[in-house]
Amino acid sequence: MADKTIQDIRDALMKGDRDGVARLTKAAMDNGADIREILNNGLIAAMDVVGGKFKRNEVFIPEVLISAKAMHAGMAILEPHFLKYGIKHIGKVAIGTVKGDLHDIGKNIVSMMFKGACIDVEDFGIDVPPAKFVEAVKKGGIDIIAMSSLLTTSMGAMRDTVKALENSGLRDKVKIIVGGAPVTQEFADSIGADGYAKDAATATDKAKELLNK
Ligand code: B1M
Repeated sequence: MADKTIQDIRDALMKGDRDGVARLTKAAMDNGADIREILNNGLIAAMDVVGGKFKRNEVFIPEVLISAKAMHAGMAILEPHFLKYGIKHIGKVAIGTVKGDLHDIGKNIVSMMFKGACIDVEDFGIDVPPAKFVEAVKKGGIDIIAMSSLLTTSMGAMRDTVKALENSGLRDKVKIIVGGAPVTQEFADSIGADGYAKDAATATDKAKELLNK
């Protein structure tokens, strides 16, 4: 019975059925299913499948976005119970689209996929100046800075952010991942980022790798 419910949650998430995921997740909790089972074998497993399909070009951005929203709905039901069941976030990411850039669709997908992988996310939104990232690292608790850029003209703000962290003596306190359509591995290397990802699924894998998870 529990296995069937978990399978139903996976199917609903892969179909992007937000209400279905919320309803089934709640039903599974009400029926006493193990929260880790719902999370790992239900929501995360299904999102991994969607991420894999996206990498292989079997599904596209709209499907990923819809599934990510369904994932969100399931996570919202589970989240209040996390502490009680001893489920911890595997790390914390501060994410934002860099200064001068207002594109946020891709960044939001990355953000949602991070959350789906049990990574705590502080989302600074768009047009984020280097100082905002520096301030967050200074405050503490941030493992990874994740920067998105969609404009060739805003990519320089990624370099400025890395420099600002270096100048504040904080560079070794945090890992940095960059991405977005014009960004490349070569660019990431040239500014001294720790990682580059071409899409949201790869960004999630990269973040987990940098967190040693
Ligand atoms: Co703009 N825009 N836009 N735009 N826009 C592009 C990016 C552009 C390629 C269009 C074109 O000319 N063909 C071009 C950039 C050219 C360049 O510099 N290389 C462009 C331009 C020039 C502009 C303006 C300057 C236009 C103008 O005003 N003259 C202006 C700039 C405003 C500003 O930012 N200061 C502008 C404005 C806008 C809108 C506001 C109208 C709107 C944005 C709405 C929004 O985001 N809320 C918009 C849109 C929608 C686009 C296009 C059409 C679509 C972008 C998008 O959302 N793609 C885009 C053309 C195109 O791509 N076809 C274009 C879908 C999204 C899911 O993909 O963001 O690439 P993407 O994210 C992917 C990956 O890149 C990656 O994962 C995501 C999911 O897999 N990824 C990461 C993203 N961030 C990551 C971070 C990571 C890792 C992976 O680690 C941290």
